[in-house]
Amino acid sequence: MRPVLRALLPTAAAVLLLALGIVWLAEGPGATASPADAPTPGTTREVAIRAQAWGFRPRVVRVAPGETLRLAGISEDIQHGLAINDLGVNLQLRAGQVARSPAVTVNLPEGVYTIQCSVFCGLGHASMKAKLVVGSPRAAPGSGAPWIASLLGLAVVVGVAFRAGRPRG
Ligand SMILES: [Cu+2]
Repeated sequence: MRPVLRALLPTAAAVLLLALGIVWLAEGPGATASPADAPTPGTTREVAIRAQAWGFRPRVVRVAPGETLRLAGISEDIQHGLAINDLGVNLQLRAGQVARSPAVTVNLPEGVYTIQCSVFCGLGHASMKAKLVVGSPRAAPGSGAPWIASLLGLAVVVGVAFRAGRPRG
């Protein structure tokens, strides 16, 4: 094996692991609230959402169509808001205090809706969002693009580094 390639391998492996780790954090099991495929009629499920500058946990809240929810929001730092316009919910979140919404029934078509911060909280406010997934909508076309793009980017970087290390002839 060429020395340059040998030197690059650990770096490439580390970058790949890091990328996988980031994707896992973003899409992994801890990032999604428990899915509810069959809501029990007459019950209200409380969904806890934590806010911090500038994001929500979980980042994806899965609900079944027709399910009745109560949102319980809490901020871990400064004041934030928790708004789901499609459900008519808008909570003010204060640090360390749980704010609960009235019970809301999800009478929305299957799809992906936006959960957003509704109280200006600084630089990242506009991008402080999470997703409410109702039912099991089909993946939007192109949703695999970030994955493919990052793998291609990695391949290009490794390729360029490999070529740069070759003796010129
Ligand atoms: Cu905000």
